Amino acid sequence: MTLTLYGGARTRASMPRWYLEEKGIPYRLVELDLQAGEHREAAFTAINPFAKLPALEDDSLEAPGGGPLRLFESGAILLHLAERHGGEFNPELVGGPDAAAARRALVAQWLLFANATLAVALFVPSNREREFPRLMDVLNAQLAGGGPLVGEAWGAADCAVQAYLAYLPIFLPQIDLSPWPQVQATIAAAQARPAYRLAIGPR
Ligand SMILES: N[C@@H](CCC(=O)N[C@@H](CS)C(=O)NCC(=O)O)C(=O)O
Repeated sequence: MTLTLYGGARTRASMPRWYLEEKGIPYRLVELDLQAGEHREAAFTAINPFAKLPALEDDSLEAPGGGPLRLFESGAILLHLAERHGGEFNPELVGGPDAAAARRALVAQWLLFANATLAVALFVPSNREREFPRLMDVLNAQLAGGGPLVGEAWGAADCAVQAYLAYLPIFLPQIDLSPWPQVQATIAAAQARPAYRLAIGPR
């Protein structure tokens, strides 16, 4: 079985890479040079026709049309990794099929929140003023105590939300996070994790 992650410097591939490192799941990393336009070459658009990173190839599963499973979108990749390789929704480990279904639904919720709501509030300037403080107020409360967002162990939901929060001091250093101490603590805790440092790097 081979998992191949297609990534590149300073791309969202760092999110699934962080998850793979954190969970000790073996993978092969293929790094593309965006500046050189490698992501637009036919060899990669055969994997992601939208020519965006990250993408994942998982040869442990056959795609409906044949060939290995190929996925794009960091959220879809994280959900697949959590389910197939991270054991996050294994009924035998989490208390039965209903408990597994509930966890899967909640992880999907947080992945969609991170990619569709949080990312837009952070990186679309016209949304930032209106949305950002409101989201931070709620996240600050949700993150109180420092535990995982879903279940008992750090997982895909934490990976996506924490990765976006940790982008804040990197890409928006002008934003004062002191009104949200739990968000600040979450960023510091993520940055201290060895797998985060390997995948995203010390900042
Ligand atoms: N929503 C997508 C966004 C993918 C995306 O925009 N990737 C950027 C790098 S972070 C990219 O490949 N850009 C190259 C391009 O658009 O040409 C995801 O989360 O995977």
